[in-house]
Amino acid sequence: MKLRALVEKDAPLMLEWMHDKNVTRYLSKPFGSNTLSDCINFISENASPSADADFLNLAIASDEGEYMGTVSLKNIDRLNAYAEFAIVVRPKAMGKGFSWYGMREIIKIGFEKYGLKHIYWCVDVPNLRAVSFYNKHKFSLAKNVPSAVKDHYRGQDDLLWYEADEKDFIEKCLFGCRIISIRTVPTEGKGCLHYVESLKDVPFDIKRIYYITDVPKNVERGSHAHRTLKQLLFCPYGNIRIILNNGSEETSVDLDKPGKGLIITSLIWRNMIWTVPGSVLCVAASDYYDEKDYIRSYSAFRNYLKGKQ
Ligand code: T46
Repeated sequence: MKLRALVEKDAPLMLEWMHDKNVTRYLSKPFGSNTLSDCINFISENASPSADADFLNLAIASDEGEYMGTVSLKNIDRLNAYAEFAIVVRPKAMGKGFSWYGMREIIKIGFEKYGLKHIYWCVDVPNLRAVSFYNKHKFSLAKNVPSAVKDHYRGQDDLLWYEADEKDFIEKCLFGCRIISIRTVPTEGKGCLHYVESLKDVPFDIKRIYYITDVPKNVERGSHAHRTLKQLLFCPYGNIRIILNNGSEETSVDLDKPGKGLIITSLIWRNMIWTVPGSVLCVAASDYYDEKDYIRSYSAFRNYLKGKQ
């Protein structure tokens, strides 16, 4: 699964759900009269939004690139750090994890790239399928929806409002792992100094530091999980993509600035991709090196998780 820009060849598949009453029944806008050229226009207007655009519409796609639905951040308010979320998937994609994947990834973009703190959305109370989806993923009902957001739904009663709060959601998306800000001390005209302290910034005692250098571009390392080890990963120079997998779902975090750290808990399968050559991966670990703590086969990892249940 992936998120990607909308492309023209998505138009017929977009039209397919627009003309399916089972999909559109609870949507706030009527789509039934839309035509193929409406879809093509929507795609061309949304394919590459400007840096200050107040919307982001992306395709949820299969690994092969087939369009499965659209996921959106709407009315992005950078000043007040909030936006609205919307999603629609084709019937073919329902019940296969595409909705959860698309939702997770776009909300993560909202928090990480747009600096949002809250993302809101609403569903019609009778839309039981959506309500049970959000309940299953343990979203809380929104307590204080800004009136500017509610105004977009004026005249619609019977709405349940949900909210994704940055801290809770990032943890939920990252399978209990966590992004931390590494303390940064700027020195006028002389760069920055970054530091972390054991048991203060990092939730474990640091027993080992190691770092990985000289990795060519696009090389992938990792492919293992740890039984008990916890680690802080950070990239003081370059950009390294960390792919996390909890045995059934996958997500990624870009370590793209020196002040960003990722705490990986135990029992998470990880891969690291060097997207910029020369990038340096630094790791602070909760224990000494012990090869017996590694699980280096994905099927053994899944079996280990099953045994733990
Ligand atoms: C991890 C990711 C982020 C040692 O001798 N001492 C050490 O402290 C470490 C970490 C590794 N090694 C040996 C074990 C292997 O023979 O160095 C060799 C390369 O290790 P590995 O293939 O596990 O490297 P990566 O980059 O795949 O994974 C490393 C860490 O091993 C792992 O704990 O989470 O970085």
